[in-house]
Amino acid sequence: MRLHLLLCALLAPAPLAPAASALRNPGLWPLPLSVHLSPHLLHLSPETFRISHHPASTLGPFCTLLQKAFLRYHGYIFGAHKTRHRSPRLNKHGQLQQLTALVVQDSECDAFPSISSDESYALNVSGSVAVLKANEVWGVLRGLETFSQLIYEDSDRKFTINEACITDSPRFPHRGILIDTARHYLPVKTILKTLDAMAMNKFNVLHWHIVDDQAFPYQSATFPQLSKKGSYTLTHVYRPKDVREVIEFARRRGIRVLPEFDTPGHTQSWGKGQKNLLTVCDAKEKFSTVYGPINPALNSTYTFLSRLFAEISRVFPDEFIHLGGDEVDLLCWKSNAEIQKFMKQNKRFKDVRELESFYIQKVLNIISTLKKRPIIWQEAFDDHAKLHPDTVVQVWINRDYHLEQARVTAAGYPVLLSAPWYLDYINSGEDWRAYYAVEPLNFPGSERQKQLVLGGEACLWGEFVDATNLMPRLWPRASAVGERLWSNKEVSSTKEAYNRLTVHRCRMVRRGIAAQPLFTGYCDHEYN
Ligand code: CP6
Repeated sequence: MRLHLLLCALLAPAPLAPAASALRNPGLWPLPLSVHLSPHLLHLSPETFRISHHPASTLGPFCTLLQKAFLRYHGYIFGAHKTRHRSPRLNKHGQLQQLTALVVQDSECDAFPSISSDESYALNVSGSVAVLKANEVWGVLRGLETFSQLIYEDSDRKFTINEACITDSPRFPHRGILIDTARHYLPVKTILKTLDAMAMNKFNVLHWHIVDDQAFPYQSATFPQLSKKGSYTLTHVYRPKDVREVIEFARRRGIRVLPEFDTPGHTQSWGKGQKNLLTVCDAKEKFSTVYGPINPALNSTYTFLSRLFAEISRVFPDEFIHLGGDEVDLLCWKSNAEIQKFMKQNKRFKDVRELESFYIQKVLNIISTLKKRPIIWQEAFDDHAKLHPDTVVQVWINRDYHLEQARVTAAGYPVLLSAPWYLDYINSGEDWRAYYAVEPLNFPGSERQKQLVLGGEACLWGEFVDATNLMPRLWPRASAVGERLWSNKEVSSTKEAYNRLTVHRCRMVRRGIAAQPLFTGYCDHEYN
């Protein structure tokens, strides 16, 4: 930290800048922790500018993750995918020739990001060589994004950057986007595009709500019938190689893939490929069979779940698995004679809510045997399940969500916030303002309780979303959540945010992300 401050102090003193080189808003998003911009300008040549490893870095050219990131950002900066006009000649003096990335700690290049990844970095732009310093590769990825955001084309079409000194690290370690591939199938290409846009906004978790009532697109090696019978069609599936591709693409961007297999509710599609899994609800008129949640009274249920989650924990490298647990139809359980019998035999069950807790605890036990950490939706906590102490509770019900945060953290559980960030709902043309105004620690509780807030997620449920409208619905609306979870609490002026976000949104558009406009205006590079 001290060294970073020293670097900042060494920034070339600002010359009396002519009006043309006055500080312009580079649209940094999310805003870094500390930003010093000098009015002194440097230019970059698309033909000769290089991003490379610092000689003192613990990681070198063998690190594919960084090599690919260097190329990707070179492309973003100079617009590689566009046919470019001839760039103006630059003289050597005042030219930024290189960015070198310095990884300080012994860091693994082939590892997966985790909740405890170090994403901090320091960036110094002055003279002819800029230095990006980070403890781990993850900080380099975040710093590359920031560096690329500093560069703009001036009125002579010269690529330009202000001398700058930036130090940065995130406020919360879990900054997620939920996508739902059960209500509508999302092509792998769309998921990858989403990961690209997430990296531009420094998100680091893709919460993949992969299956639900409507469809089971996850192709399981252990239970192939699940997707054979439960997917919309046999092409609307994620094969093992698709899943691997998503995970690796995400890893290259410092993004974790958090799979959700929501049970015991939201499982209608599971029943098509797995007999005797779902509860038969005993309706008054028995014209057709009505199925409810997974049957908690059968041993076969837990054998099945053990084998399925064993596979899932091998396929998804993340430390966490999301177990769902939301919106369980307890009345169906109540209506079923066998379940009633089971509850009577086990005297400990006073009501079906206790049966729900029993089920959740069984699944939590399975997960802990598999050495994974569970995340659950808030109902599993509300219904008094005895949760393992490292269980993370995700708060999604909008009503009194502050109080729910207080209750969950008072009980000692880590918490994720989603309630104010349901992006599938459109309230106005400017929903981002409300998302932005949320303060995740604004609930009654002690300092210790506040420390249990791991972050949050913007949820894009899929009922009304498929590949046609996913990108514009998500961006730049999710960007507001991204800044709330990355930047300091004090970064809260919507007026100031608007000015940066309009620039950031046009930058996403220039990079091929179909981000919708915030308000009237234009972009220098329109979407095409
Ligand atoms: N699907 C699943 C959903 C929702 C949840 N779980 C949901 C419920 C209410 C709203 C939005 C989404 N569509 N599986 C709840 C976590 Cl308002």
